[in-house]
Amino acid sequence: QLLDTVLLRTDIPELELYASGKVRDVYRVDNEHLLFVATDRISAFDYVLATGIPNKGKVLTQLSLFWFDLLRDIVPNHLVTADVKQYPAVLRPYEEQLRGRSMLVVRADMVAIECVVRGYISGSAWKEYKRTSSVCGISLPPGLRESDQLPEPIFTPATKALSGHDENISFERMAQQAGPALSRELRDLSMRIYQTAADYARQRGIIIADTKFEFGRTAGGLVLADEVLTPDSSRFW
Ligand code: Q0Q
Repeated sequence: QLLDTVLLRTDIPELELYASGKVRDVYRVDNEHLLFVATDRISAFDYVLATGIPNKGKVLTQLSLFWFDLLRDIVPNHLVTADVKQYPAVLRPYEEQLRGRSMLVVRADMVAIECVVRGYISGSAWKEYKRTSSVCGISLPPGLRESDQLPEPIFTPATKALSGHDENISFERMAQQAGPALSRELRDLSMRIYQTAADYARQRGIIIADTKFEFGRTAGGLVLADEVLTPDSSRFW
């Protein structure tokens, strides 16, 4: 019974595929709206595994929806609705495929910087720290061990590499690329979002070691977009 709930690929011929990742597909609904779908695909070390995990996409989507709501007083987001009954008529035939694992979102002009906040040092930051005793140009105390908690959370932006991993950059380099004012705003927002989420999780026995936010610009201003504080965008310990 569980097997037939695994959705490995979406197929909505009426809509143009706008973006596709290892786990998620984004379709163009109209000039101002996109459909954001989380499949049950799973990737490990950037390799998409042959099998999927039943309903994994639903869990990812519900996590993003939870955090969008908890964070609504800190930052607006790109969500229009996740209720398939509210979706445009063209999507009516796909209700079952989309229920619980999709979001209708406003199209935004995405900022081409991954806004990463780290409360603990691991992954690419650990590698960089071992080499340079710093991360993204931020000096860190000596003697840290992998996965240690940092004295305080740090903002470690990255640029999207077309292939392979993102490249960690300094805040100064981000400011050159995205502009100083926007960069400061994104850093401040990212730090506040992380602190709120990390505190909430910590009270419930869960560490959010680090996380990656993506922001977009709309006529109404900056919005938090993409997925938010899921195990695909964050390290939960
Ligand atoms: C947008 N992505 C991410 C992605 C591959 C997601 C485009 N509201 C938006 C969003 C969002 N979210 C995007 N573009 C315009 N407006 C997000 C990186 C890439 C699969 C899923 N790509």
